[in-house]
Amino acid sequence: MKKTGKVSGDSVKAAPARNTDSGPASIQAVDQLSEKSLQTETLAAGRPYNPTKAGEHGFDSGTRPAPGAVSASASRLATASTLSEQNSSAKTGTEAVQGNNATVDTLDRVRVDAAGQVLTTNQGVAIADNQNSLKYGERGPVLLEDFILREKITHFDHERIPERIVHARGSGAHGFFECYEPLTELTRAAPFQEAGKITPVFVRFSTVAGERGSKDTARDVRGFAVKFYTDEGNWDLVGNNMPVFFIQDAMKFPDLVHAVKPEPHHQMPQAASAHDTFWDFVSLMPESTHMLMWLMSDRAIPRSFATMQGFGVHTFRFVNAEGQSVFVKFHWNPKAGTHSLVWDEAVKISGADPDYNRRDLWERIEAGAYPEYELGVQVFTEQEADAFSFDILDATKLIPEELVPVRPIGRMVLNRNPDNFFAETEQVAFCAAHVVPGIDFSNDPLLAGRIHSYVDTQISRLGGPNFHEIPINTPLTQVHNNQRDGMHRQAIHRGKVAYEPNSLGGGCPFQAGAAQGFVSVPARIEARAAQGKVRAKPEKFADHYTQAKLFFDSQSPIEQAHIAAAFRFELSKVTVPAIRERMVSSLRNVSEELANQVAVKLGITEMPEPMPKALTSAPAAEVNMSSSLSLLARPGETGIQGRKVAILVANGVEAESLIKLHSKLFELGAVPRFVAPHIGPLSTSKGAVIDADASLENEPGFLFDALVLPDGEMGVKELAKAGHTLEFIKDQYRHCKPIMVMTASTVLMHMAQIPPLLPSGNEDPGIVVGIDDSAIAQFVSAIARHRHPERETDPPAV
Ligand code: HDE
Repeated sequence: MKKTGKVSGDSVKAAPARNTDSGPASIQAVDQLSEKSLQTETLAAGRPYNPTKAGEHGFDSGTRPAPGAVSASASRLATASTLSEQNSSAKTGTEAVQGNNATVDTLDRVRVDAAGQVLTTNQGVAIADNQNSLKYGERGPVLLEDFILREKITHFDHERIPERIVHARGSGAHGFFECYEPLTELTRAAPFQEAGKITPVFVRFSTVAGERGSKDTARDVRGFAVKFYTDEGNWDLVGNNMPVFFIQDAMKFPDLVHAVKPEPHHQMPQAASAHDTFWDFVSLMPESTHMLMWLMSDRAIPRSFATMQGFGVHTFRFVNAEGQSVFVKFHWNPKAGTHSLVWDEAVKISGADPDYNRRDLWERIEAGAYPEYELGVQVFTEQEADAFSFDILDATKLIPEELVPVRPIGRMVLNRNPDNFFAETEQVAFCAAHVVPGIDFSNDPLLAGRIHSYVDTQISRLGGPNFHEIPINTPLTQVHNNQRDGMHRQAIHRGKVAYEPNSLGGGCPFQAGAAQGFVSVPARIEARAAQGKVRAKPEKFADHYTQAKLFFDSQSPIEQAHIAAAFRFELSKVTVPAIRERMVSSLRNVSEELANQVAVKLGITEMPEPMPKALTSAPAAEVNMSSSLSLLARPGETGIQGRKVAILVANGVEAESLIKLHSKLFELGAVPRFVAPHIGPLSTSKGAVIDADASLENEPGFLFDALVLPDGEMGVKELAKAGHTLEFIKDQYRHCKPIMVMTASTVLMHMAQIPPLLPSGNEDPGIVVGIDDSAIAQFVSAIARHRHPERETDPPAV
């Protein structure tokens, strides 16, 4: 080490280190403080120049960046903020653990349980009296001095945070992702490196348009956002339950959301697209047509979060350890099948149980019927993509599974409810920009806007730039960088270095380099004159109807009828006839039959001309029918697990058959429930007691997946007296759900005017009469089918 001058005497050598503003030409260590200065000098001197600077230039260095240079110090003294870090107290502890960020760890570090504890203020002072404010005499004025009252009320006054701009209404759950087989050839992403590898996840499902307290069963897209806490940082796959989107470019997102949200003059309607501004906007944006088909289908009213698909929507990239990349689309397929509500049912459920989907998710997890989804990928190369008739950068297009099959790569199981909704589900911050090495973006212009938007929105929603330190958002990996300060900072950084390059911190934290760090795929673009700076869309984006037609044509007749009915309902709520007609003119480009059905029911007597197309001759599609787009193709494999079955009871019903059926359904994972005119114990025909845990009034029929009508004449008579019973039965029938009729109850079916046969004249497989084992087996398979739409007529028979 270079030393200059001569210094003698210990006090002369030691004193300079006690100053923080200037230093001597040479440092000699005689005590700890001067030793700290000497070690700092040695560390800095070991870095006479920045050795990595030369490697920062040129294209190749950008694709394979080298790790940063690191130097070790003689001891930890050199990098300490202060020598006094060794003086510990019960609060300070001692110095930071070397190379560790203690703010990232399991959620155990912040879980709180008050068992056996006294009530305290936020400063930890025990509160003697939590009933009365401090007054000057019993009847006297309350004193300003009452810091306990003021703290309590002030905190309460600030308990709310802004809700999400979109997707405000949601529900979350913890779980895990398990990889089926190593995908190392395709990607180096941590969750996909080994068979059986487990990655923890947190998932949030949501509706899009409604406010935080709005109903679950609105006709809407559902968010399907998954945060993977991987070994290499957090990866958020922030998707939806539909594989396409309304718009192609982020520039239009605020317009779309302003159009669908409650109208600004009177703030109506809540959580609904059935109003003027939405249909005005989308009918002027023919690129929305494909998404409108999905939105008007039953996909927009899922039965359960456990029974809906999820999609990454955009094209992403998988990148392997050699830096080679392929394109990828992500699909989540529910093991319980993809099942939806019907519209009349959804409308009624919104009134009786606005938390319908939220409750279902919570109850399934509590009961151990864990929602499970298989993750599948469609993988394709850039050359294959170039040959497709559509553009893979266009989020209004899907890739038919017949063109690129979906390869299952793992499964996700949701097996833990949050302890606290606000701390976890409300404060979780998903971000389309959170990717890990092995996952990268395509040039989808909608995705580009999302990469910006999510962090930006959290800054105001969660109160500043440190939302990543909120426990639910911290990764399980270490976090070290030179970002500092800001609202609500939790980490206490040791040392004086908050910049890079540095010599005073031994170069740490140092850049990871290509082997460990995230490197963007170079995605070389061939320079052409047409690639100048421009605000424009590629030609294939102009095909607005081919895939809307593909979706519609791939639906079963009943699903098509539901789509027509949804257009009819939504457009009938529009107050401006010209908007309805504009939409019908656009539908003529999808299906003349659909456009006609909608027009007739809207009183449009003269069909409008088909809307002029942006692209008159679209390239021929590879696939014109894709059966996997129909719900019928996705019955699932978990049978009746999680299905709710109402068993109607009243004083005098025959108990034995009901109890036997109850236990059989329970054994198969369904959730049977005794529903009576009122809750509480009932006497049955043979004296056994059945305790009804729901009433016809508090749990109406449309909340159940199936219905059992009991035996026992006395009981049936009593049920017949209750006006709710017939509505209960009618709703079950109207919504095409299975009904098991034990002998004495046939009278209830007559009273409810339930047709004994299907409109076709055939037996109705959803109505099972009898109580023996074969009737039970038939009922169980009818429940597994979920619905019996062959009984449906428009308008309904009952
Ligand atoms: Fe989002 N979106 N979005 N989005 N999005 C948000 O982020 C945005 C889009 C999706 O459970 C916001 O944290 C823009 C497509 C889900 O917390 C916001 C654009 C898809 C969630 C935002 C889109 C989504 C959000 C609101 C067009 C399906 C809920 C609060 C460029 C692939 C995540 C928040 C959760 C939430 C912006 C389009 C899915 C404002 C700008 C396409 C599932 O940042």
